[in-house]
Amino acid sequence: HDEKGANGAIAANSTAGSKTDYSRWRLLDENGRQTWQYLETDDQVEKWPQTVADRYHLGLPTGLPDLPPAKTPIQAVENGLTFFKELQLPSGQWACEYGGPMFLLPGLAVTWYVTETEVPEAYKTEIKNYLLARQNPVDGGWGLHIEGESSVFGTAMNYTVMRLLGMDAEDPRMIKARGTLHKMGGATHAPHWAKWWLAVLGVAKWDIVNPVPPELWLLPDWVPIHPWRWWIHMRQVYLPMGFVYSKKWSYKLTPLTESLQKELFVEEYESINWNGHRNSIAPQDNYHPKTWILNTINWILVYIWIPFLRFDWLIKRAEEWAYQLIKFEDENTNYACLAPANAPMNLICAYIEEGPDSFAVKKHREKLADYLWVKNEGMLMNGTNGVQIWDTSFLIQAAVSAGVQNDPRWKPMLTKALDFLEKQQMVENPPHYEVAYRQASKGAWAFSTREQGYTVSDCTAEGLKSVLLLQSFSSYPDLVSDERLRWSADLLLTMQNPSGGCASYEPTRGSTKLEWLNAAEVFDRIMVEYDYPECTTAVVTALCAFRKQFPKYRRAEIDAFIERAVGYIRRAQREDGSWYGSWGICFTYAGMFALESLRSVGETYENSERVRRACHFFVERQMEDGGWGESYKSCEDLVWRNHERSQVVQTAWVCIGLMEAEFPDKTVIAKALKMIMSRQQANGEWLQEAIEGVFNNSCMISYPNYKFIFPMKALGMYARKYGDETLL
Ligand code: LAN
Repeated sequence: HDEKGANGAIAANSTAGSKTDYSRWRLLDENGRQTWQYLETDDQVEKWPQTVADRYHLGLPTGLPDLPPAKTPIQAVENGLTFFKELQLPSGQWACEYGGPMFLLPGLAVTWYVTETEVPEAYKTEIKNYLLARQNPVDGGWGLHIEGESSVFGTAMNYTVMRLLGMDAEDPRMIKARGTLHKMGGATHAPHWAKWWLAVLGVAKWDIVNPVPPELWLLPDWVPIHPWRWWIHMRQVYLPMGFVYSKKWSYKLTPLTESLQKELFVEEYESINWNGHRNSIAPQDNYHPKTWILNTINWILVYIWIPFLRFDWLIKRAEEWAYQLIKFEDENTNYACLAPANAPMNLICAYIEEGPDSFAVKKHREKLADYLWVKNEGMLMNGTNGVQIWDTSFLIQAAVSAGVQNDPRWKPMLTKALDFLEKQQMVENPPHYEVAYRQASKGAWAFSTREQGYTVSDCTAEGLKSVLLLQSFSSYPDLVSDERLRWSADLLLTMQNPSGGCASYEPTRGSTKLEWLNAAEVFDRIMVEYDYPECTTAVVTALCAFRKQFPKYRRAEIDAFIERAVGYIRRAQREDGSWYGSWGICFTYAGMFALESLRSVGETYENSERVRRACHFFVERQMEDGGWGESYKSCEDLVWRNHERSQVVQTAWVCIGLMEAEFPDKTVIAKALKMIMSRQQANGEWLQEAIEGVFNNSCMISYPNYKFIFPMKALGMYARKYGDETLL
């Protein structure tokens, strides 16, 4: 089948150009910190053999044997675990690719260039290979994410990456990309972030960048638009962006950037009206058009504030405080930073402020490697410094759902996973805590690692649930003490919004009206935290599990929390029975969670009209082959969009939801699971299908481990509920 976005690289592209020697790549796992190493000497290669996991991720043959074909769900789980066990890393976690967004590598490549960072040849080669493999075969452009249509953001920026890493402008693939870029209006029609990056690179003039005044950080905290109230990702990007914007810092002109000044624009470079193009934006990029309010504010900033009222003392204070906050972020995360959007920006700030040889610049350069990933198509940038804690928690839950935790084949693997979660739990608040506007983290789990250190509501909840689950069996050691489990529950109790729902990193701090100031154009729902059925459910189910084990601890508060949270879930349901998903695609993902929440307070198909409506929403959409398939367009359009083909991950989500709901007709579920089993390979693995995850409605992101975890969970649940009967 011809799915773009699945693992299959575009053959014509990926065979061209040079390649590194794939037998030299190794994934290094240092207590969960994961980096790819390219071994230059034969001696190193000999001393450090490639593992099955290395080979799997690199797309090399793993040599894993064919297994006896599974006839029952538990046999399929066992085959799956036999394969997946081989991918566990020494620290106990399952690293994997976390690509999808196509706007991250450009930030990194520009940063390397303007900070004159030495980049290993192997990196350069494989980044180019990746971008060639992901170039749109029809028009030669790139999109916002790997499955998206070409946009100015994707095309202008990834074209720039190719050039910065040594690609020839006259290569036919570059000519094609340039043609597409020019057809869309050229880089003058790029969104705000791209304009900012091109100004830093010295390829665009700062006048084309809508204002990012760092003085907003000087406002008193009570002001409703103060950045501390914004969603953490927006404020942590706005911070370094504002610092550099204020300095109007650009890299010196080089022959290469001078050439880019000609290549990226349609107009003659000298004749471009920079200020006049501040608001130019191609339709492909304009997912969230700027409001007239924001346009008015920008007008005032450009024509009144900046020329007449932005006094030197104010600029100085704003820049100093912004840089202080940047330092806090660096020190809180040991220079890993929140995400690959702000990490390169913070490096540029440190470079400007502290100089090329400073400690901060050195640390940043090192830590950027944590974001890079190598696969068959080349090297890409992950959406975070990994998925370590999140996927490890889910794998534990899947194994326990199947009831295999005491099987000697899986117990060592699960004990190691438990040990990993123990080591990754945060036991303190961030070093710079309230002063840096951070949420507490004592007792929390992050999405990736403890070092990154950002509390996430559902990551904490899934971590807590997994530890409680395994430690409830006498065959597992009590690695996480009762006290630390209580810290975790304490923390979760602080994460609820007045609505009853839970957001992602913090309770919501600002009004949704702040979305009127969303300047990014390419994303929606980014300015503040929102309530999410996914995050809320994770916390509800974690607190239920906690309450079972600690029935007396803060009982009244926990009961009230759950009641209010489920109230939010009920209100968030749409007329047609569905829930919109914000972090997985899309209604299949959120529906699974919401049904779990309802189940936790005893609402099932039999006694709840609401649950029946949700089940029918799914049953009506079951495909001929028994599966479900939802396109990423659901996320963009906010209504269900069918995928051409059923997807194992989404099918598993729906099955889990239906089983939580006690849906009475088991044949519907059996048919779906048969489809999932039929897609399992002889060695126990499932193959990559369409992209699974999303953020900010418009950008998709891959969760490759989901194709193992959720099918195994669904199969396991089925066997425990209906018996391990033959399903063929
Ligand atoms: C993630 C990844 C995990 C995800 C879940 C835990 C699944 C979710 O339930 C809560 C939100 C969270 C933690 C999340 C938030 C936004 C992230 C960090 C990402 C989708 C991964 C990449 C994305 C980040 C914003 C990418 C950088 C881009 C910007 C627009 C700043």
